[in-house]
Amino acid sequence: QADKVYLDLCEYILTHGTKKEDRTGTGTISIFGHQLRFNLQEGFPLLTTKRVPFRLVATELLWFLKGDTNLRYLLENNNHIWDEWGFQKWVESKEYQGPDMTNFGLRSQSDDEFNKVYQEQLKLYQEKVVTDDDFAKEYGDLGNVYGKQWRSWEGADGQVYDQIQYIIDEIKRNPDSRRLLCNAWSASELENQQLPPCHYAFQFYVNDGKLSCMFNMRSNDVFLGLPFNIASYALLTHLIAHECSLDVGELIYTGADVHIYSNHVKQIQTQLEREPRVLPTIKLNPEKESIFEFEWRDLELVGYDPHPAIKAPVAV
Ligand code: DHF
Ligand code: TMP
Repeated sequence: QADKVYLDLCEYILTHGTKKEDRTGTGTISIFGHQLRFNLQEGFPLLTTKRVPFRLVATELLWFLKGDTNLRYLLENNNHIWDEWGFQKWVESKEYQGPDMTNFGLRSQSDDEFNKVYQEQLKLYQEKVVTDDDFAKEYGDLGNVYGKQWRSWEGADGQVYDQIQYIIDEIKRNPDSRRLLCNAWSASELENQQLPPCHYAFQFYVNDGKLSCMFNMRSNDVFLGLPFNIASYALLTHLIAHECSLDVGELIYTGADVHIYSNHVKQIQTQLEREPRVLPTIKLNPEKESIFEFEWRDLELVGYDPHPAIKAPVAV
């Protein structure tokens, strides 16, 4: 059961984790190295002990699969999970002339006056990304992040490689392959990424007509990031299995620095008190074959009946 596996990890971190400072200045409780396994035959692993906004998970994955790295697509789909990282690029640029936004992530949490000003600036930024092509090109782009690395990896030979297409072709041709792998970590491009990939590699495995997936995370925010990451890779596995006429097998998560931010502890304790419910299932439009043709309306989540959402600030 997905919720149990997840909540056991939360409890483990709270009891065995150690205090660790981090880049964002928030502070975490952290462990190093952990694996979780989800049987995708038992249902779609979208947590039920808090509402996880599936629409946001799905539109983010479709954005990756389009090879897109610009916030415009997400904003047009009313998805704001990446706004802060585009906004950061804007306010740190020479062209930005507005009020001082240094450390806006932390300051907006503790200073109401500042938060007002920040929300105004963020709104202006969002509007400009949607309406101004030149601005969007420059400041709406998060750099060579997931979409770019997945679909148009630039090789040392100057050629561009589509790692997702390679995986699909290889699964169809040679399902026993041990090279069904996509890598998003590029040593030469860390400078031009707003956030170096957190989920940096994943690999597929075919056995007994079933497609399994393992994904690796160098760094993982257990309360906000992980529920999305699990659902996202579960959805990717369903999509690729669909195109390759396979059933789904297991989803395996491997995390390195797996942490709970200090300002998420209360929220997690609330969630730990809740009883898991039956998992939903997912239905994919049978008329679509190629995973690159899928749109948000081709995905149907059936029977999702979660406990209420739990709010928490994201560390920038
Ligand atoms: N930074 C940090 N510190 N943690 C992250 O999880 C994270 N994730 C990123 C980018 N940078 C990050 C991309 N994914 C949310 C979920 C996933 C995500 C970014 C943000 C999030 O805030 N989820 C809220 C709902 C947000 C909404 O409704 O707009 C949640 O309660 O799940
Ligand atoms: P870092 O680059 O200093 O590791 O910070 C990245 C933070 O974002 C870290 O808390 C992990 C979190 N994160 C996730 O948990 N899942 C994600 O998908 C992304 C993009 C980030």
